[in-house]
Amino acid sequence: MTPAELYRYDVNGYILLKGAIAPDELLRLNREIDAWEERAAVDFRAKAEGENAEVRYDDIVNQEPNLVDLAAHPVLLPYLVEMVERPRLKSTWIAFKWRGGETKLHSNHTPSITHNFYHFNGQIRHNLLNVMYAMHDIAPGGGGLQVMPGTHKANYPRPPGDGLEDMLVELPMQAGDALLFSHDMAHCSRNASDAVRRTVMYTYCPGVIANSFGGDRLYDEIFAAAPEDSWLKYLTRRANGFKETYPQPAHP
Ligand SMILES: O=C(O)CCC(=O)C(=O)O
Repeated sequence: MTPAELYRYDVNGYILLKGAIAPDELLRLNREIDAWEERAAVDFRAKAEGENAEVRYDDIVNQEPNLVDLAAHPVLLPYLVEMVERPRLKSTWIAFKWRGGETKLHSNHTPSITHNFYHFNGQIRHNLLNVMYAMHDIAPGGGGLQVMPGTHKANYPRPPGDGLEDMLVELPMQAGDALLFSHDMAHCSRNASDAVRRTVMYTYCPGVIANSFGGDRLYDEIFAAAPEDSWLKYLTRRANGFKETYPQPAHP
């Protein structure tokens, strides 16, 4: 990361990487994802009146082999290495949001529980770093992430209820862009357009943190199939407290 990127990220809590996925790769991945969107459309139509107009499939890397390599995307690695201590893949999902589909405002951030805290002590350290890939363009109003820059470092808890909406900044994206953000920064989204928002998410935690979903063996198959000394193998290793279970490859 350049000093300017570090500064930008530390102050805002996010950074947008334009064109992270090359156009030919994006085309290939979207062909595979078309089948997921067809399935999602069926699930969407089956929803009851008033349900959230989003269909999301968790643990997508164990279901869609074509989305495994993005977990260790070379464009992402320098950011992960800089900002997450001994990083591990935590969770993945694919999401489709139709008009009205939303994610309510939330964050992990608490100014009072130190182990649950984005912090800076000469180096950025996350408990949870999210990477959202836009697989199609997300125009303004199209459900782009809305963020409250700087809230990952707020000293007061966010007050409940309304009254802070003016702090939200919407982040439109182009297909292939990657949005890296601290899960401590308050964020939400709402699709107010007729285009289906198509995104894939990968989250990363420090090696010391266990998976919150799926248990220790969650990525065993991907780990076994990954080449020796690869970042994919490292990122999908099992957690074991402060003990490393696979050596970290040389820096990207
Ligand atoms: O899909 C979205 O718009 C929001 C994702 C989100 O809230 C999260 O990654 O925690």
